[in-house]
Amino acid sequence: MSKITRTIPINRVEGDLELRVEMDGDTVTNAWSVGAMYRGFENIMRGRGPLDGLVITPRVCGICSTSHLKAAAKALDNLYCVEVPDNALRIRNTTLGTEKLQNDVRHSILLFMCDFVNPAHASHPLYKEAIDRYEPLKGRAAVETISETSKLVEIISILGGQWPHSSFMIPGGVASNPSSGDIVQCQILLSRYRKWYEEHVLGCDIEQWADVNTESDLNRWLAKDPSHQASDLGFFLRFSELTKFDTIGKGVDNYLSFGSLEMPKETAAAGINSDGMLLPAGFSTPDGVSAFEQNRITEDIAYSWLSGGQDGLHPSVGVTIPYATGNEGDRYSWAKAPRYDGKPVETGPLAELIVAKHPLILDLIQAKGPNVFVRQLARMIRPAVLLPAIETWLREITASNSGFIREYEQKADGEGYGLIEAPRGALGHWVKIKDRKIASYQIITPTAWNASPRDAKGNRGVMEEAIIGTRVKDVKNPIEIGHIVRSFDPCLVCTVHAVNPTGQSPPVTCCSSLF
Ligand code: NFE
Repeated sequence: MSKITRTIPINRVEGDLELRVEMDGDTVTNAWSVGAMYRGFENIMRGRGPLDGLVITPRVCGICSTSHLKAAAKALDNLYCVEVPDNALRIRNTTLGTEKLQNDVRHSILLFMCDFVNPAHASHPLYKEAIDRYEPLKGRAAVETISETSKLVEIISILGGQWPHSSFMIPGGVASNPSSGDIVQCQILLSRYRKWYEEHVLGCDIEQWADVNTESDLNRWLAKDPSHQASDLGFFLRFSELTKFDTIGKGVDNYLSFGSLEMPKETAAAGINSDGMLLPAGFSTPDGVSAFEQNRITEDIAYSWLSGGQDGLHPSVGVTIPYATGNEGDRYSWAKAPRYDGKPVETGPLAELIVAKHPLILDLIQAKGPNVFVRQLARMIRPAVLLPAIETWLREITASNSGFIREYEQKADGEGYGLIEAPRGALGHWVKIKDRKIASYQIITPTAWNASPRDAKGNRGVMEEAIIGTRVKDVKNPIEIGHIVRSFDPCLVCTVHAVNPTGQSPPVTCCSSLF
């Protein structure tokens, strides 16, 4: 059969993403991930005062703005060599952790499980139940998720003034000094969210969930109690079994985590294999986990609509020069191709939990390798790790007198970097100042890792690799590709669009149509 190439704009991801796939009959034989919109925040930053990054970079995105603020503030902490006091770390962790809690459930219910109501699944025995739960803006779980996650992010508004796009993290700490009443309000919001997450999303107490450490434990847990089956996690497990999410979306089997949420010096919070972070930094390959070293990061632009730099530059010396003339040959994306040790790497909740050696996730990965099922499962259970730690930090704020800000010495010249784990994975900001002005600013987002184009050696990006070999039942409604792409929770920022029957792609904000 002859090969055909199709362009598939993907809606219900954050931002503008197109996939070009080559198909031989019903099988994807090649793939190109196209970041379809140029934004150029790096260039907006040049020539501005160093603190401007705290106001401008949170505007990179509406769903992970606290993450960009944290990376920007950490880059300046690093530049000015200032150590952040414990209470400031607790506020930073609480707010960034809250953003992750919000994102993990919003993505799972509103963006991933929403696909279960696609007509492609009409013959699935759980289809009717899927509609009752996940139909956009109507399904019970969909409506609850919108309301519960909106309430949750009030924590960021209380501690940081607003969500999204707040600027309360500053070099040396935070510009907030919450009253005990503020902290109590945050605790009430968090405990309400925990109750809802445990009852409706997870299906049991977080403490009980800690006993689920292997695939057999997971199967036993599901069979044990009707409340486990009735939860969104239980439904995901039941739906996945017949849909066989564990057979699609493999990816590259290399994982990167910058380390999630730095531990205050004095804290009772417990992480997994913690190394000063709640979840440790590291690079995982099939040979094991090695220490993360930021100088091993490079970016290629061989297939990007960018010019003026060489391939393989470290972001501290990277440049962003847009180049799209119509004669640019093989270039096909506004995204660069970040690589670690020269390799494409997956980042996100799955990577965080693999690097941390989370027993259940490791057991599943060892059995079947990476796939859509385990990638989405990691996102649904990550709140069980985050929630107790955030509760502890909130409790510790009022008992501690460590302060919220530390003085630092101004510098006219210097450079720094801030590396954090955003909801979608490894996020880095690299800043250089000269004469008290930003001379260079480079950002690598989690989605740049996952949805990158090919690199100079021709290696495909992670998502491109994950799609190859996928068999598609209906090429007019390639739901399998949708599941794989959405399992990475990509964010190319801000406009969601769909194709109309004429083949044009007008900007339509649409949550119910697929492609
Ligand atoms: Ni726009 Fe983000 C996260 C960052 S992008 S959502 O998480 O940084 O991958």
